Amino acid sequence: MARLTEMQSGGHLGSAVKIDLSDRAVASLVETSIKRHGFNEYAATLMSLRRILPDLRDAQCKGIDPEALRLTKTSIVIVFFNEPWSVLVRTVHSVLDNTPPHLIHEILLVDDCSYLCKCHLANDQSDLHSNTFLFTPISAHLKTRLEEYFRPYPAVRILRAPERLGLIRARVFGSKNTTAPLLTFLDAHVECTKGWLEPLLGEVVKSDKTIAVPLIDRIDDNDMHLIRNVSLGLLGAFEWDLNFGWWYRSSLPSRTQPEQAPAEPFETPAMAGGIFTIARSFFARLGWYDEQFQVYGMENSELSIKGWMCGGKILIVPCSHVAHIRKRAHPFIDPFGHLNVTFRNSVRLAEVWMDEYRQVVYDVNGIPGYREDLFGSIEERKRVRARAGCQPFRYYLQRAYPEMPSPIVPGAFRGEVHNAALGNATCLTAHPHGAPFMAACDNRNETQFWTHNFYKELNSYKRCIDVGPDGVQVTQNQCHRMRGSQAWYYDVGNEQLRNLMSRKCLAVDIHSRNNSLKLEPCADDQLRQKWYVTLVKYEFWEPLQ
Ligand SMILES: [Mn+2]
Repeated sequence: MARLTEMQSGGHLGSAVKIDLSDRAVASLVETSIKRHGFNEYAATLMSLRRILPDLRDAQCKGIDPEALRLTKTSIVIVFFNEPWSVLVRTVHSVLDNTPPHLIHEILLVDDCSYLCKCHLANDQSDLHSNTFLFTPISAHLKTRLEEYFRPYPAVRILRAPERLGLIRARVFGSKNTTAPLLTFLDAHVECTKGWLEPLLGEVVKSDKTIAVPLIDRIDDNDMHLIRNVSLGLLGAFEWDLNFGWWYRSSLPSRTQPEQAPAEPFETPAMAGGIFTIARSFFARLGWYDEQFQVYGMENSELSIKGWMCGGKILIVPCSHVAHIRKRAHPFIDPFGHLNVTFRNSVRLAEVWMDEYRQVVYDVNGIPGYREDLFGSIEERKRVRARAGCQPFRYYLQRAYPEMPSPIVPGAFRGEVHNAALGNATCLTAHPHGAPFMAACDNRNETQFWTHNFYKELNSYKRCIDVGPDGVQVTQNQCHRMRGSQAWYYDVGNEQLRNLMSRKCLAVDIHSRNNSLKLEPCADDQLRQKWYVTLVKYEFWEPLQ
């Protein structure tokens, strides 16, 4: 076993925790902790709960007098769910150690029903790693021990959710249970650095419709070292699946202003979602989050879009640095099926906020439109939008995000897909878990509804036609948006559907008993390779730049 004294300096000033993996007992503990938590919790535990990170601010930031900003207090809301002790407690200490106390109304820790043992999960979550964790305590430390630990810190309050709410609703629950005029949200596995809060509050005090986001530095999920300066060159955005991602500012010509000071806040079309300051009144006017969103995902896109549409803006504030452990997996959350959750959430978001542009989102998801039985009622959310007095979605694109790529793809189509060899009474049909096939049309707009869309997919309800392992058979898989073998080209002239990777054409296998499909070399004169579709055009789309 390694000597503990050697370990204790690990992590100081953002250095790495050194672990002797040649010790097999240690290596196995590391492996277990990564499996269980999605990052190296063993390494995190070896660091000081009050480790100090370097001051990451640009020199210009240090010249700003926080007293002159006339800052108001904020509540700091931190939602956690089965979070390991060391990262949660370190998050809170990093706030206490790097924030003037008079700016903190309270630090509210919201426990989203962390559970005491894995036994709850064992039956219905069969894809969890194994049964080895059965009946092992997971989060006992988050109950009495957490309360006792923070008792000497009156600024810290713990709030328990009455039932599992999911991150999104738990944040709203926390917000409504605290009273400060400003709300600041943190993930439960971050480390705030010197001067992190004042510039965020400063921007929101300047305009109560600004959502202020820090620069997010990265803590390596394996050895806990600080990776600096990863985000100054980035801004947040999405494409038509509304899934948040980072883009280089330098790749967006209108965003590059070489004369801009490194301390100057800059606009971003979207925010990552975990760490930001917002005025309580503005958040309330925007209807908080859509509380029918499940678990997490898309709430950040929703808030970004409506924040801009309803008179606000989103600023990345480079003088504020918060370091964050980006977990490589979310073992407690992924069993909910992240893809399906974001599917539902993105459709709700599109229906409420995106006006005519919502059709692009439906096509990207392979659905004909919004359906209350699948996606839940949105009446209340539409009332929220009407009350808030917001601009149309077009304004969001013009003002906040003119770089949104054109959704137009040549040969895009929507609806039934017929084959020339079989006629218009026979439809391309999705199999619930196997390969697509041809069957009598049923007019139900379900398994026979297809879109060929922005991602070049052949998509039916988020399952995409893909090339089978032998390169001849076709299969249907979860759409991955990465194009590759799921990318197709519809040649309007000769009505062929060509797979872009294999360069082969989709054909009905007329020798098969059940009219299955296959890929074959393209040949212009083969009826079985000709597909009749209904082309779509986005008449509303105009180039913005
Ligand atoms: Mn996080």
